[in-house]
Amino acid sequence: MYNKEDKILIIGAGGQIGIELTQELSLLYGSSNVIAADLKPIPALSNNAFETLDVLDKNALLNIVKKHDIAHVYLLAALLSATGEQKPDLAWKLNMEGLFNVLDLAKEKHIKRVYWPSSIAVFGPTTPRVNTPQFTVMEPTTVYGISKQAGERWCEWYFNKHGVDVRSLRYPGLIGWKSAPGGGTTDYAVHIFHEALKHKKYECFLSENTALPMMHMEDAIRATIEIMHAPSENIKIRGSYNLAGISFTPAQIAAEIKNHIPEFTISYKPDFRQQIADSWPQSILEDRAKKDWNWSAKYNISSLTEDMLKNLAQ
Ligand code: NAD
Ligand code: AKB
Repeated sequence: MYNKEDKILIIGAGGQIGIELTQELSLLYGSSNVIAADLKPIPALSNNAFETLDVLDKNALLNIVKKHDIAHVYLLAALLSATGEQKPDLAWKLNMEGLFNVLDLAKEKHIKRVYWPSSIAVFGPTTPRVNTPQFTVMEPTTVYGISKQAGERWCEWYFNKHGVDVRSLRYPGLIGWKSAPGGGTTDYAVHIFHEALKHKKYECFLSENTALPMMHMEDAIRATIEIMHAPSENIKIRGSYNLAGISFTPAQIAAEIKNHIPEFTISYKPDFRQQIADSWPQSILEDRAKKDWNWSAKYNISSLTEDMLKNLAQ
């Protein structure tokens, strides 16, 4: 359920998710209706109109929204978990003020709908780590996780107090072949495929038995578009929905890769990201996304591995 005439603005369009989401939305709405915005131009999105934008500049954002008559904003600009620990002040400022700037535009009726992603980083060491439910203890220990948890609460507040139609997913680590990851703890699960094809070996920055939820980018993009197109009354959670993805360890994904590249070897040299990974769930329940807007993922660990290797090899 969507109006093909609606104009869309993607902020942070040059990032890992932004490139693929812009391409996919352009297929549905037409590339002239999907505007890409980021700090600098994005060669991969040369078919779309581009606006240079720092999301912290609220006036510049408002001008772009008015100029293009934007209906829906997808806000992807953020610092992720690993970079966020290295630049905590910037992470907090960007992740929170960027969100307020967009939510305020919706509150002031300049835009109709907002998408803002949350993350499994909202959970912490006191959260049940296996089959983590939608509603549970949440005491995140990273600046990134704290900003996502606070962001979820603010989204819900803007919906309750001002009727802002904001929708959100708690993505697991995302794995795709079209774009590079940007400073997260789950980035190893993308790097490993590139290194397997290039060098037939990989040194992992997480230990071999660190299980984390991950998801194929194609599933994540589909979930994003499905929640944005779902009837408003189906969206019962205005904080953010759990998505389960596929839970695996570095050793398990390495074993899958070995099925295709028998010479592949993996070694382990955990760094500061290990502590972040250890504070996150190992597996997640997504019953509410299934029930409320009919979500169902397509990929499992074998089909994800096959798809990544096949496409990266080309
Ligand atoms: P990314 O780091 O790859 O991309 C972020 C983009 O935002 C970059 O292109 C960057 O140039 C841009 N940006 C940074 N500061 C900006 C500013 N001030 N103004 C405008 N643009 C700015 O991130 P991503 O992996 O694509 O993630 C997008 C969103 O999804 C983030 O909110 C992230 O927390 C969330 N998320 C991602 C994952 C994942 O695995 N990729 C998982 C969970 C949640
Ligand atoms: C990260 O590792 O920071 C992201 C995420 C799971 O939010 N990929």
